[in-house]
Amino acid sequence: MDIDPQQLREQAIAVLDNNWNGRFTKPAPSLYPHQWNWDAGFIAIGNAHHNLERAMADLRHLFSGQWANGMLPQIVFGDDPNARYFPGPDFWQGHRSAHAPQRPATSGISMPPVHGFVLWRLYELAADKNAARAFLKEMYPKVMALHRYLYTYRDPHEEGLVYIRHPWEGGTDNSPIWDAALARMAIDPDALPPYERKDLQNPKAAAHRPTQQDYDRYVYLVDLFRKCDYEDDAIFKACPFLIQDPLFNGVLSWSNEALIQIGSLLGEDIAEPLQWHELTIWAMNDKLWDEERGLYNAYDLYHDELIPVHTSSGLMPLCGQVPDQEQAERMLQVLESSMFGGTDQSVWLCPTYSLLAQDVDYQKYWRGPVWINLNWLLYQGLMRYDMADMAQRVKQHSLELMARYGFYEYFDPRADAPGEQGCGTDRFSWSAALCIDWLAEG
Ligand code: 2M8
Repeated sequence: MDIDPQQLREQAIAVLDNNWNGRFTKPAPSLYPHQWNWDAGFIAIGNAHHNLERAMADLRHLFSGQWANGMLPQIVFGDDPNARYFPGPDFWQGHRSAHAPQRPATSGISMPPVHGFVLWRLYELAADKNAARAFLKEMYPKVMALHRYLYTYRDPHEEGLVYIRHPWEGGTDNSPIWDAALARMAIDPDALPPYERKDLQNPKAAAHRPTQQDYDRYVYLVDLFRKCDYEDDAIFKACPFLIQDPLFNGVLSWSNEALIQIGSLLGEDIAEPLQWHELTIWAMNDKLWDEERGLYNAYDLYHDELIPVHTSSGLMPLCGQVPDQEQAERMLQVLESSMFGGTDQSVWLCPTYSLLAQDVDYQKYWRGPVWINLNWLLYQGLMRYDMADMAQRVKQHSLELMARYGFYEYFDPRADAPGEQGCGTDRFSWSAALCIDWLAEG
């Protein structure tokens, strides 16, 4: 299909403009009416091409919700009275924490730390390097505080691997990676605080959203965190969901690297990020790398066992240049295999879950569909290893999906799928933003 880059770019910019509410960019017009953590990072990369001020404003707004202990929340709530989202600030009860800011209201968990590499990208793209440098100077201590929080409170064995304590922290909400840990959580649904989902009101997304059993567990965990007043040590002792995720730690590695670059540029002492960087890369290769399967596993710290499922999260450490060249070549083979369909004409790259898995679901959220942000991370990773052919394939598929079907939240990976290929909400900000970034490369 011939893509009209100029037209696609204009459409993408219109999506971002439409989702900008004057203070931050929403991930989508109605399904996600507040500001989300890693969304803000991807959105800033898109805006940086034509509106650096907006990119900076979004990140400033996000970090206005940073907690005093460095934790950067998954959601920073806006104050639109018509916003319909569960769980809102009343459910999170962030005020129970001694660390949460008075305002804005926030959730009490975090998300993959993309901000380091996002900042570096903003600097690279900026025409006015002085303004961009000043912004780096403003943001560097905040991102350092976030990473310090992660290494202090989320790496209990000081091994260089950070754990997440809720599927929402991973960003891949209902990924098969979490299934076993969630299934083993014995919860009494009658003892849960009452709640009403709002996500099911979106008719197109409802069929693909996480199940009620999933939501019961999401809510159980939030309730547990509230009861612990969001104290990290107490949560670590009580929480049955503690997972070291390769996507989260791969992104962390890339951002560590960016902090080294930013710190060097600003003349800071970079000993701390250097140490994080080396340790995390070493630990990922030592503990999470799976030579036989050719990708990185997640590790369940609570049950003390590897989680060997074939999701594309296991390929994401490429973006942080975690594997060496030989490992990366193994990963490429996996991507090319029928698992992810890399050379198959009937597959849109890259499915989030192995197409050979018994329970792959082509339209169910993070259990099979193509997501543009993961494609973008994969593309960046492949480029770092000079795997330009496959990288271009991932890029081309992503652009074509968006040109054909619109800026959807996720896409059915089967090129010959019956019905609609664009899934979830339309006019999804990070799809539009990363499209702009790709188009700028030509
Ligand atoms: C999705 O997650 C939120 C909870 O954080 C939800 O389902 O309500 C995920 O796709 C997540 O990665 C994303 O950041 C968020 C907003 O786009 O939506």
